[in-house]
Amino acid sequence: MQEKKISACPLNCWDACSFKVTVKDDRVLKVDGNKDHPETQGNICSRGRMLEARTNSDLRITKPLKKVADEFKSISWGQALDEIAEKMRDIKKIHDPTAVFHSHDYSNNGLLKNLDQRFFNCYGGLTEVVGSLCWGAGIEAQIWDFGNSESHAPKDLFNSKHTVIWGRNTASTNIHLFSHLIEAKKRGIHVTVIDPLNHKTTRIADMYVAVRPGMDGLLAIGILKELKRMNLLDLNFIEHYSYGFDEFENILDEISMSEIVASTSVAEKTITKLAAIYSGGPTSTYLGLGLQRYANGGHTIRLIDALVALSGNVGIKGGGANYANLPVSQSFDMKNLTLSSKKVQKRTFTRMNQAEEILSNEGTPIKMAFVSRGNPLTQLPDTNRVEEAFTSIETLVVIDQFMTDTAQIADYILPCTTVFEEEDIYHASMYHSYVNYGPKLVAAIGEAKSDRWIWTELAKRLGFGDEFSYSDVEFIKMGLKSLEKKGITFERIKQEGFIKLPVQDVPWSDFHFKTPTGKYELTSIRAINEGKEGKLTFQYPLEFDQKEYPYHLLSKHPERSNHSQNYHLINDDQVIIEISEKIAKDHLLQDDDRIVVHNDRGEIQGHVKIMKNSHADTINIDEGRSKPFGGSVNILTHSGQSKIGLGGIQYDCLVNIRKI
Ligand SMILES: Nc1nc2c(c(=O)[nH]1)N[C@H]1C(S)=C(S)[C@@H](COP(=O)(O)OP(=O)(O)OC[C@H]3O[C@@H](n4cnc5c(=O)[nH]c(N)nc54)[C@H](O)[C@@H]3O)O[C@H]1N2
Ligand SMILES: Nc1nc2c(c(=O)[nH]1)N[C@H]1C(S)=C(S)[C@@H](COP(=O)(O)OP(=O)(O)OC[C@H]3O[C@@H](n4cnc5c(=O)[nH]c(N)nc54)[C@H](O)[C@@H]3O)O[C@H]1N2
Ligand code: SF4
Ligand SMILES: [Mo]
Repeated sequence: MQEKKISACPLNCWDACSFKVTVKDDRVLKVDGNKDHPETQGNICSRGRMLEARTNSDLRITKPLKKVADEFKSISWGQALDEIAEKMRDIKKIHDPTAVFHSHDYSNNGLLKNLDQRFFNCYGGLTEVVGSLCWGAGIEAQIWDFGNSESHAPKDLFNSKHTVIWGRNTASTNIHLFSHLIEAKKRGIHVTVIDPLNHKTTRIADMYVAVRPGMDGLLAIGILKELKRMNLLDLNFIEHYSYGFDEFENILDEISMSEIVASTSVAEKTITKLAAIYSGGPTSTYLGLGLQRYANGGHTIRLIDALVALSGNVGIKGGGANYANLPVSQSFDMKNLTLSSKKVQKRTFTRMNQAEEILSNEGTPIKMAFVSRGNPLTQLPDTNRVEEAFTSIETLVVIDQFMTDTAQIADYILPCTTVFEEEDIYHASMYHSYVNYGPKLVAAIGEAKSDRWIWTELAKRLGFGDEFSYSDVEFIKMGLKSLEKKGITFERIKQEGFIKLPVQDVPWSDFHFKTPTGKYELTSIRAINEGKEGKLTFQYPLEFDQKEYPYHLLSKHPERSNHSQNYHLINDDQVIIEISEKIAKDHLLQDDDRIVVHNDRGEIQGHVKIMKNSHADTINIDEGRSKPFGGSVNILTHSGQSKIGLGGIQYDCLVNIRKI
């Protein structure tokens, strides 16, 4: 019999959609949106629908694999787990737990996925990754400014007069915000998009500003200068609720408007219009994550935050510097779930620079690595070094559903289940504040097991099985402990399908900030207390104005794939290199011509597609492509880190091109 069951999208995405999934004879037939969900309202994207294919695909890995004489052989779970556990025991005896490295990202947002931390904490420690390829610079910036990174509830957009979409490609990455923008326009709300790339989101804008990559902070200074010139700064906010304005004001005076126009590629009259938009609020600002993947990314977010705050758009309905929504994940009882108190020894490598740290000979050598919920060979910057580093490790264990570039070089591959084959609850700390339920709908394909099962079986063999003697539901309840007193229980989430978490709809409405001074901090005391520069300044990106490499290379997220997850399912092997009209003209290029994009780190080949009206010196190659489909753009990107926060700087990347 065919049935429609509630489920949830597990993907790392702004929208955290609720699903209705059609199931028949223990098989998922179709994934649709759940019309009853207040935020996602039945509307889902192709990545969500493709989770059916990710579950049923013939390309799934269905048995544990071991590499023997350069070939993968299937082995039993018992053998795989016994051998891996034995290696872990030996490594701990000969070295210490930090000789084991866990490289992971966040490809699945299930609560139980955090049990990997519980496992390594019970093992006694490890070398773990810190920082973020995704949003690290901006998160730290907002913590310095506001004390946390908090967003307005999605529908608060309709209380705005103006909205500014600053570097967020909503049409493909945040589809519910995109739908709201279309509705907002109908209601007379003015939409501005600031982005070097003219993509689907910019096409619906009333005003489009093609800023030079990495220069948004300077643009924010320009707008603030205009507001100051016209006496339109919010003096009440400055006097009562901010700290450090006097110091910051000097910076507004030091940088000239002509310098700003020249460096940002934004005309002065556009800057004046933007000043009118910010003073004629409520104006909401939706920041993307791309614009902070630069060495100066934290500074960029801080300067835009300052613009939002000093123009009177913080703490009011229809306003906000909407970046992430951390109170969502902060609602869960992670300490309880991960047993962080058990960790004895640990060392940290940064996510972006893990390759160099593996290859360095300092301290305990890395003898074994686990990769789960991540595909470093495609997603980490500077691919060639990443491949060298992971290949150098004696034993590499990859837990995945498919044969990724990283799995290809593994010694063991442990096949894991997909969202519809396991029970969990899902949330994203990016946009709305609902947690969604995802039941186990079908039996796992082949011998695939959940990540939870794999950690449990290894824990038993390593002598701490007791800490894993809980069912999925018992573990979920552990993570919900902190929410129980607020009436949010597993039973309710399961029965209702989704529940709103206790997260404010309009953050900072009491103008009490979670900073050391309790004020909005233009000079960050938290930073100063950590021995860092707390003063708000403008900084240039790392790679800027180099004759040999005149073009900015961006690598935005692909529309039809969450990062590397779908290229093999849609069989997309055409690398598309989007170039501006000016670059096309200068190099006499036309659509479909083949070119090479190169810098000192590597090169990548593909087909030209000319972008109209984008920033003149900008190129884009979507990220996420694995080797069989043309190779990762990360061959070209830099493994450095942002000056504020531990953020990746993949967009801080200069290149040149040549025709083939
Ligand atoms: N389809 C799809 N959706 C996704 C994902 C996916 O892989 N595919 N991934 C999810 C994840 S993990 C994340 S982090 C989010 C990210 O969501 P977004 O932030 O919307 O997207 P990104 O691709 O990270 O960032 C690219 C955007 O930043 C702009 N940009 C780059 N540099 C600059 C700059 O200097 N200034 C300005 N103003 N703009 C700049 C790019 O032109 C592009 O519009 O998307 C989520 N949603
Ligand atoms: N150049 C460039 N690089 C980027 C970015 C960019 O914009 N440009 N974006 C960065 C960003 S924002 C992010 S978030 C990262 C994302 O980087 P990753 O999270 O590494 O990328 P994904 O391809 O989403 O997922 C990695 C793997 O997780 C597997 N997986 C899925 N579900 C599960 C599960 O339940 N358990 C286990 N064990 N595995 C699972 C998938 O099959 C996939 O192979 O990439 C970053 N890299
Ligand atoms: S990928 Fe994002 S938009 Fe698409 S279904 Fe999942 S949560 Fe919704
Ligand atoms: Mo991300």
